[in-house]
Amino acid sequence: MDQVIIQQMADRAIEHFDLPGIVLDRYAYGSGHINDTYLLLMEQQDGHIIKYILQRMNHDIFKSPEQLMENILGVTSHLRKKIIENGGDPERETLNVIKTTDGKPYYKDEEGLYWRIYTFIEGATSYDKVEKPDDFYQSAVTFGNFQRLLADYPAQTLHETIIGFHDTAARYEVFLKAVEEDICHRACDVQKEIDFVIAHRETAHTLGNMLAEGQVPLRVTHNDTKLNNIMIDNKTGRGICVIDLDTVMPGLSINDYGDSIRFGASTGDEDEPDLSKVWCDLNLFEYYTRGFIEGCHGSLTKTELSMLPMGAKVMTFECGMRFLTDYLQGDTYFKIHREGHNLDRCRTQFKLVADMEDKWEQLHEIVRKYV
Ligand code: ADP
Ligand code: GN1
Ligand code: MG
Repeated sequence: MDQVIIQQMADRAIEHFDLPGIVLDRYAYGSGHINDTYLLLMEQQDGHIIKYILQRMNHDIFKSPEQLMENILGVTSHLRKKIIENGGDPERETLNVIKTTDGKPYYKDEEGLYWRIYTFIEGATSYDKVEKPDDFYQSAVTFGNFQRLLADYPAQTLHETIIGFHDTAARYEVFLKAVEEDICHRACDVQKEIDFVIAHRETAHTLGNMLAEGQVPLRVTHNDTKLNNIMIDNKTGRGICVIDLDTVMPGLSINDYGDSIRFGASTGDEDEPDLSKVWCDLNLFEYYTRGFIEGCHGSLTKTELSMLPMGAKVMTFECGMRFLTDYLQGDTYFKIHREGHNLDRCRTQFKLVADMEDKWEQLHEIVRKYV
């Protein structure tokens, strides 16, 4: 659908939410690859302005926005209770969903688009890149804490918002099919990347096999632990809130750790075209490892701890494979902003996987320091 039309739909959707004041402005916000996010400014009678986050949920990817919002309401009310018990501020330390005028957590418009609104977390920033190592450490503590606070959440009540989201072996099969079908005739240009995936097919099975054999536990996890899914307080520099809860589902703590390393411990951006700038930074790896282990506060098993480097490798491999699959399928999943964007993203991930393999023993040594 045309962006201008979507924006008109956004303006109409706002009217269906129970919000005080009148709309002053609304503009595209953030750098997520999945939802359409807007900052919404509402002017109050006395002239002061209240901010909100308005999102169009990606209904192609999240097949059941109703179930997704049920998960989010469940998880955020659980967090809210614990934050209050711990003397924290529930307005800033968890997402807060604004209901529609008829009491629903989302609005479905006449075109079938799904909209939701969150209160805006003031005085905090979500970083697209590690500017200070301490921010990365803070994000680790915050993701670790998040997992700990949800350890007693009834996992069986959570809907699987994307089936097999981190089933790397299943994603490998989807990749093979995309290569075989090659609908955009792009496979011949990316043979090197295809060979890289095939050479790593064992990696795709490692964690799934361990789960099936009961070697690692299923926990309530976030599953999309990029640095920009954490809000860091501008004054104190502390991680305060985990956002982007669409993929909270039963999963592996090793994957939550690994996805953060994939994004934040790289010396380059996720889409950096110049691969000479992309490495796995051991210093950043150490900052995150220390923070995550502290944040989980003794809840990780010995096996989980020993598999943390594997989590980093598997999540980076999986993400690279997903970018490559999307490139082969015609860029229909991740938002792209230039030609070859998904291919650039895929290449940074594979460069990181190779670098992690070169530094394998050092990664394990760092983890052992904090166990
Ligand atoms: P996506 O799934 O597309 O990544 P997110 O839910 O992560 O969408 O939102 C995109 C960006 O919007 C975030 O990275 C963050 O900068 C900002 N954001 C989201 N929710 C809030 C909030 N409640 N308060 C302040 N900023 C937010
Ligand atoms: C997507 O929504 P966002 O931008 O936080 C994706 C993640 C990928 C990430 C790669 C639901 O995350 O799985 O790791 O892009 N989210 C979904 O940057 O697919
Ligand atoms: Mg996000």
